[in-house]
Amino acid sequence: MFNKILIANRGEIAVRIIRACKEMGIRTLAVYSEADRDALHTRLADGAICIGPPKSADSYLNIQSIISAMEVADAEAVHPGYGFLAENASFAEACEKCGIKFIGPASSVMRLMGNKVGAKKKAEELNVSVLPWSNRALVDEKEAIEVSKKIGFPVLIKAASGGGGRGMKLVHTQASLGSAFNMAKSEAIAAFGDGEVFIERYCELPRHIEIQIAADEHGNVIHLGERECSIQRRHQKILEESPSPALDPKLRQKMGETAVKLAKGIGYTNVGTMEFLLDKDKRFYFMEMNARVQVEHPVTEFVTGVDLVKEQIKIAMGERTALKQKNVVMKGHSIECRINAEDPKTFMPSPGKITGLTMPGGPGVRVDSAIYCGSHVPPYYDNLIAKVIVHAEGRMDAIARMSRALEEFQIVGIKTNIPLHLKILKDHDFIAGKTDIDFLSRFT
Ligand code: MV4
Repeated sequence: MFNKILIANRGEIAVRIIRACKEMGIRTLAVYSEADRDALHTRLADGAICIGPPKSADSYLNIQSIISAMEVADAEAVHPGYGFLAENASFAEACEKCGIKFIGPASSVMRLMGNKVGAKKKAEELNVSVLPWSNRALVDEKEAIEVSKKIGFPVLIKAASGGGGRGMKLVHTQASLGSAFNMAKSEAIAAFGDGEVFIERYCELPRHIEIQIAADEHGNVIHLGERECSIQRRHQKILEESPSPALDPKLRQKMGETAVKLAKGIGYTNVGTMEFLLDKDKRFYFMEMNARVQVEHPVTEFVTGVDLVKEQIKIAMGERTALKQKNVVMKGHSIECRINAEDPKTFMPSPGKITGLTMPGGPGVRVDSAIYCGSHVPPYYDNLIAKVIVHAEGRMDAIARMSRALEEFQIVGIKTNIPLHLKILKDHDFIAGKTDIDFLSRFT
């Protein structure tokens, strides 16, 4: 049993984790930057330690300050949330070395899946389908040409250390392959300090479907169905739902079993997500793994009734999971809208003071947020300020419920993307469930 958990994050996810800990009788320690003295996570935790100046690199990403805070306040476990240090294998490893329980997978597993070449190789070894690719990191332009001829254009050049769409280059013809290869390589060095790149066949207009899994430290691995995450802009998801309008029970089972097989094969523990692309012919391909709790986890919580954050903590405490695959039943339909502090037309960030606030409520509505009337949205961090999640019997009911909830939501002082969400919810293709990863670029 943990006595005290340090939450190495801020915003809505820090608040979400604090709430789970409180209900479990675990004390909470917040860390905060100088910009977050009055933040909700700082106020709600049982204790709080300032870890540095506003910039993330000086505070929420400062491994040494966070480990010192753990030692000063005698916390035995750390929950990284998402973003910041959540998928930093060196942080997980530093925790392991200091005898601190990192609430997530082992650092070695995180490191394996963090390299996309290693992850794809492992998936192939386990007979999990992936898109045709170079089978290893590319050595030079010549090899890029040979591989592309074999798998056929268009191809994508991806960075091994990338992920979440960072450092990808789409190439349509052999003529542009050489320069794209060199650009991808130098961009990967600049962004990740690692120039390893590989080539993959480009999949046109796919859906982004991800499978939630949970794995305890005793070999029990289950899946909790899928999330449809196709509605995104520049790799930032905007609206997610579960179940996906594109899956039937048979395909769900097949994708779920694939995700479980992969998790077991790599020795994954804690909760995690396997990302797949689903093509027009309903073939699915493994893309990458997210070794953390995700922003969109509440839609899975709504349809399965499982508290994923409590599950993470219980797994990290070494408990055997009480979840059994046959007991995981998806009920109803859930949608999440990410509310960002931004101009709904230009997508420019809109930080500032919230001078008026009315939160939505009523049946089947959940709001995960760290804003309050009078709070400040600092300019230094991600501009996600709230998540509105609804649950209803069917998809149409969920759409109606979300529109109703967003119309109730009043935020004064800053701009938000609520108008964009209301527009999406009225869109005929969206209502028909016809979404793919280019939905939003056609839309706006
Ligand atoms: C792709 C792809 C098409 N073909 N790979 C972007 C995030 C990363 N997980 C993988 N990504 C993609 N990989 C092949 N071979 C299209 C994307 C992609 C994408 C994927 C999921 C959600 C949104 C996306 C937006 C643009 C591109």
